[in-house]
Amino acid sequence: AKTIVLILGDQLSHQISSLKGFDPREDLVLMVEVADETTYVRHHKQKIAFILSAMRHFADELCELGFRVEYVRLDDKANTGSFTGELMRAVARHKPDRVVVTEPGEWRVRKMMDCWPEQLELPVDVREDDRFFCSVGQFQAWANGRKTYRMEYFYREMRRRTGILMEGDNPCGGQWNFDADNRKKLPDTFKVPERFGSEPDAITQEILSMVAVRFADHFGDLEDFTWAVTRKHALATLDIFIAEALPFFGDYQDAMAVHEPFLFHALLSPYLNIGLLNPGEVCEAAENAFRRGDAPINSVEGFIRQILGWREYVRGIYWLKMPHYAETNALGAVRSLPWFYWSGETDMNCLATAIADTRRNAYAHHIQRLMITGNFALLIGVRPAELEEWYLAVYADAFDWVELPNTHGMVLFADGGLLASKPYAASGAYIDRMSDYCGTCAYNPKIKRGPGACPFNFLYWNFLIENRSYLERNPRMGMPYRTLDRMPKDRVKVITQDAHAFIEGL
Ligand code: FAD
Ligand code: DLZ
Ligand code: SF4
Repeated sequence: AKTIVLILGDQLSHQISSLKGFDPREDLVLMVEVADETTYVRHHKQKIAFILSAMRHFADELCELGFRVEYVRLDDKANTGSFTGELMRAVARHKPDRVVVTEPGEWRVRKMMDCWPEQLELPVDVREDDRFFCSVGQFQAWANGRKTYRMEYFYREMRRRTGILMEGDNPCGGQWNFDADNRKKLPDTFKVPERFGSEPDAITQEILSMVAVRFADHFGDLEDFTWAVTRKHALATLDIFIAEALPFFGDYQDAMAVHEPFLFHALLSPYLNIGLLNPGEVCEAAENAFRRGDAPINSVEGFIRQILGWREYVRGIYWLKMPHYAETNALGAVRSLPWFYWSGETDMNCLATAIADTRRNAYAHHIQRLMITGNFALLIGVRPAELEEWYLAVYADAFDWVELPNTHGMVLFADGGLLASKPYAASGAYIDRMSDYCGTCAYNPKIKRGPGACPFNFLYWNFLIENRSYLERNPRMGMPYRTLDRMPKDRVKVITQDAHAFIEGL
């Protein structure tokens, strides 16, 4: 049967399930750059350029391999601007017998796809996305009948199931988790490896020029664009990460530093998420480094846990709980996102740095996302949907299935503790311990209230006070509430006043 295979911008894998059984004599690959996808949130300019350039490179690769590819560009005069519109046009042109597509990463697009058989008056074969260790069905089976869905238990199950980093039935190194070793601050003189960027080629240059004009009003700079846009370059990035950064990944996993936006992180999430790399080969490369003796267990286990554990787990939660998941708001947070998340204009150095890094690189590492921009939004009670839109827009790796559970669950506790057993709320002392941000800040993390006090300090206690009725029942929150209850009444009053004045001033 004559088939149109639609490949979406985050499905750029030669092994993608939609291409299985492709018949080069009759079938056709369709790829489309569409306005709806470039604007459903106001994506960072680098994110748009990265995806469109990777799409064009991927289409060229398929052509070289002998696939017939039809590619619709954003500036094509006849472009209707949506997946559905472009598919309808292609169906009218080619009169296929059916459409094949791999399931999308977003609920929004899934709903769109569900309407296609009727709109196209054709059979639409929506195939499972098998680029994950754990299928949606397997996750549902794991979750079935459990009262809580802790990541740690899911992860151990995945280690057993895949045999990754296992010695028979036991975890390598004798422990499942080496987090206790992974909380070091970066020493002043420690040398961080140079980042391994890819120079934009002619295709990328053309897209960068187009994006600079067409998306001029979107957040983000294009100057430092060095993302790989082909599998070949993504693999080279993986090799350099394994050799140069992985050995220290564990020790400094939670560290932050003003002049080091990347530290020892992999910068591989954009490639994993659009399909240039697959999670299996990335975990294998890390495990091999451990088995060769080139990287210690705390680094390799910590790294593999992020991919085999967290990444699979949040995807599982997303498809288990959507669409209802996005609507919960356990703490009743309703404040607006402060404007400085877009402008970067704040005298809180930790936030200014994380936002400036984000603007320049379409990247911030996990601890910046969780403990700086995330923590602050949690403490002031930002409405979940507003913060989610920000995270979905500003990072090159941002896709709903992974961004939403991280923001909604891990950062904001909006799911009431489905993902995290307690909110990741922290005061200035935590940030000072893990970073060098405070040394050059207008505020002082040691001052708790009054002039010069670090806002994270009074906001932290105010957060506990505002959410008492909800959080007090949480056994893991007992300690901070006992500390709060021992505080003199007048001190509590000043904290509350400071916090309210600060929030109103935002
Ligand atoms: P490393 O620190 O080197 O980790 C290695 C890999 O592990 C990453 O490439 C990523 O694939 C995976 N990983 C690590 N942490 C997580 C996690 N919590 N959830 C899922 N996968 C993880 N990650 C995204 O890929 N897309 C997002 O849209 C996204 N949004 C986030 C929003 C918030 C509020 C937070 C707190 C985290 C978010 N993350 C997201 C997770 C994490 O911050 C990024 O995956 C990571 O920073 C990517 O950089 P890296 O490749 O250098 O990661
Ligand atoms: C994110 C994105 C952007 C910016 N542009 C396109 C595009 O023009 N064409 C396309 O096929 N995909 C794009 N994407 C990725 C899609 O948004 C993604 O495939 C869906 O959200 C499903 O996860
Ligand atoms: Fe951030 Fe407070 Fe440190 Fe300033 S003093 S960098 S606001 S934690």
